Amino acid sequence: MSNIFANILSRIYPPTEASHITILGLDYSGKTTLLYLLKLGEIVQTIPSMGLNVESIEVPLPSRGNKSGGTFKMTGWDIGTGCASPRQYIGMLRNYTHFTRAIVWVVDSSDRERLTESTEMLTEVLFSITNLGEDIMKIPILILANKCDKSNGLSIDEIRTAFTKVTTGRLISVFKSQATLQTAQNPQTSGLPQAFDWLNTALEIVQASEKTGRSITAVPQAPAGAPENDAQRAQTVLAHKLESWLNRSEDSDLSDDEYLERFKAYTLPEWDHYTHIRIAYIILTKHGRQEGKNMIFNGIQSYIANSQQTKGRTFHITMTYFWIQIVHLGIRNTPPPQPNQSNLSPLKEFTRFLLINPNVVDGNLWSDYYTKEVLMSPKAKEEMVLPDKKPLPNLVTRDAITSFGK
Ligand SMILES: Nc1nc2c(ncn2[C@@H]2O[C@H](COP(=O)(O)OP(=O)(O)OP(=O)(O)O)[C@@H](O)[C@H]2O)c(=O)[nH]1
Ligand SMILES: [Mg+2]
Repeated sequence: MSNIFANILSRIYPPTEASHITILGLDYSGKTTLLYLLKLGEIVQTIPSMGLNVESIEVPLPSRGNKSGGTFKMTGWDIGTGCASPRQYIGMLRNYTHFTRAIVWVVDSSDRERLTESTEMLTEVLFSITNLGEDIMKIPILILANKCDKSNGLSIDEIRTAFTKVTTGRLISVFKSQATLQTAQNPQTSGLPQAFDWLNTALEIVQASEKTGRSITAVPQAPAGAPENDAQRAQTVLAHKLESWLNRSEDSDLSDDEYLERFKAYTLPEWDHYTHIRIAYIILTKHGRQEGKNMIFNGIQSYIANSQQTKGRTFHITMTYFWIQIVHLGIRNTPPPQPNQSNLSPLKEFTRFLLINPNVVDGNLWSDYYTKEVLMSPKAKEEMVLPDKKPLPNLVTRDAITSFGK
């Protein structure tokens, strides 16, 4: 865990009585749907998450009845798998899970075929975090057998058995969960209050063991296929890049206005991927997508034509359009700042944007949507060409939340 991450995480969500809980699992398992069912009591329309969804949540605990304080307070971090390849994803988790008190591992119980993939992924995730020498064994794991409304799904016992090897010696439990319109109307039937009741008790056990200094767990095991050197490197590339961007953004003494002035004067400190993202971020937050899009197109074209820094570069319409779309969605996906409850200095807005949307640091993100032949073709340089692999995203889950007026 880098110092920059520790510093930023504690400034974005200053330590409070709310527990930092990381919600993980394979893509499509239902992580984001569950997060917003807990937050809003509604089923929101999701898309595969590109960045992170972070929400402050209070779950009523059945065992505490209606007593005051009878809720589990948490900051839920739903880390979308769409922000990176599985290996890069695991590499990034090391940083994001640093303050986590527990992991909620979501399994699509209607997808029997991917159960092994899910256990393997959890093994890798736990091993990767353990590598840091942190006391991961003290982190309870709540496994949610989600989508239990679907017929012929996996039973709790099947899921528990499949995860036994991964979870031996840890505080772990498996609960059924269901995030559907029906359970939104009657939250008790979602399985979530019961599951978080267990998690609350598990965290109390951890706390008690910390006080007495007594160990509650066994030794972690390496995953069956321990990562090769190349794969290990791939895991950390994006994580390191993100760290260096966060450093750069925190160290930058140029305000947004100064940065924009230097863009217009062709005197930016550097001309690289970071520069493009920061420029797009500043213009889109100030002017919105409609007006901002043209300002970015004209500005970049003019910079390339007039600056010494951009020798040999040519303007690429489709690539520029692609990044405008990704940054625009990232801005909409970034929740408003939390009231700062600590004495730490507030985080720069661009730093917060990067932390919530780590996918933007990946300069090859376009290859999820376009083949090289299409994106690097002369036609794509001169006019906007649609992706040939999958459509560009045009929605973020946060839009649905705004539409609930919350
Ligand atoms: N029937 C049923 N569908 C569910 C349930 N939970 C989630 N879904 C659906 O499963 C799909 C995927 O849900 P998401 O919440 O986007 O999944 P995710 O794990 O966040 O996926 P990534 O962001 O790609 O990692 C959506 O169509 C949800 O409506 C459930 O309990 N029952
Ligand atoms: Mg998601």
